[in-house]
Amino acid sequence: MTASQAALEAVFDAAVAADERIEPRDWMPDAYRAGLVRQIAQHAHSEIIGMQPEANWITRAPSLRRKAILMAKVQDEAGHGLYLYSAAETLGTSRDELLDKLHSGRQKYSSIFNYPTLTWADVGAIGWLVDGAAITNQVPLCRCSYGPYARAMVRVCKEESFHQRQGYEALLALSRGTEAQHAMAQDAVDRWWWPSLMMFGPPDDESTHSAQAMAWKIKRHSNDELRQRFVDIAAPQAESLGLTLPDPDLKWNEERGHYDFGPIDWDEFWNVLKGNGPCNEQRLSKRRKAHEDGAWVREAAAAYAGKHDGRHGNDNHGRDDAHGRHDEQHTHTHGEAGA
Ligand code: BYC
Repeated sequence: MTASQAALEAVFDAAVAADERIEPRDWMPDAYRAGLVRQIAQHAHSEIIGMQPEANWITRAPSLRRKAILMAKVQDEAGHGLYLYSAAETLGTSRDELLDKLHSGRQKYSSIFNYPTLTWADVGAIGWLVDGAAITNQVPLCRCSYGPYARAMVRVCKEESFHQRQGYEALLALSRGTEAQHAMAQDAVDRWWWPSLMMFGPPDDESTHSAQAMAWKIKRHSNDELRQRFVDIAAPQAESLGLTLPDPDLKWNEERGHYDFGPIDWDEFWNVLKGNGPCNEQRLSKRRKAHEDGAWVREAAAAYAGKHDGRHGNDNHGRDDAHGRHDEQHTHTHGEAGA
């Protein structure tokens, strides 16, 4: 390492230690940049793929009100994906490159979205448990050391809270409904509970990235800490819903001040990550098809932007100035959008 690199690294380390934000133009270690791109890309892909299981129920929502809410929620997930791809772009990685890695299976998305949505109650269970787990994981990311990711998370978390409440409310309606509706809600919770706990990632002693990510203040808590926090929140909520969680070992532990819970089937988790979950193939092939079907939209948008740029150049003799201003505005918009 050269002396000037060591000086840059010292400035970076001091900023992280002082809880200051690292911004796109700041010097950062290559591994910090690569680690962020990995996590943010995986997060963005999860948001986009996560639209599929819920969108499955838009046409069959039980009322106009439920349909409108679900459509808004699925659209929100698309928006989250876009903030996150923009955040990754500030690290010098294009959206095309990331999508290519998703479509070719070189980058991951959350294990949770490889499970099917079999009944309407699954929409409620996803809102309550999956969005609930997502909020638990993502609220601390609002304090992530990388500015654009942290700012994107503020808005994402506000919207996720609404999603979580809608899921809880939908499940409550079913739980208090007919016997068949109650049974449908219980069945959905039975299927989504364990995969929701797996969302937090492998146990701490098997987590490859946690130690470094926590040292750099990308992650603020370990996978197991967040998982425990989620169980502590969800267990009393299940009681209020009049539903049970499918874990005979779930029990309040007075001494620890936490709920104890049973063992997680990590073989299932790793198997889903390897591509062998119930819906891995379906999710990826649908995503690839959506991307191919959208090619004409991207081409039209690029042609329109090209035409717009050309007009700018022809109309304006000070082309360089105009471009300089354009770039500045562009950067500014990124900041405003929280990414
Ligand atoms: N699924 O070292 P570790 C949402 C991978 S919510 C798939 O602990 P890290 C949404 C991990 O990538 C879901 N893969 O990793 C909610 C690594 O493999 P690579 C998205 C997983 O990064 C509602 C290996 O296992 N949220 O979007 O320190 C509606 C070792 O793990 C999973 C986020 O992404 C998993 N569950 O910790 C719609 C939040 N867990 O990369 C949408 C941001 C681990 O070395 N992400 N792996 O090949 C994070 O907080 C962290 O990345 C994680 C994992 C906690 C997920």
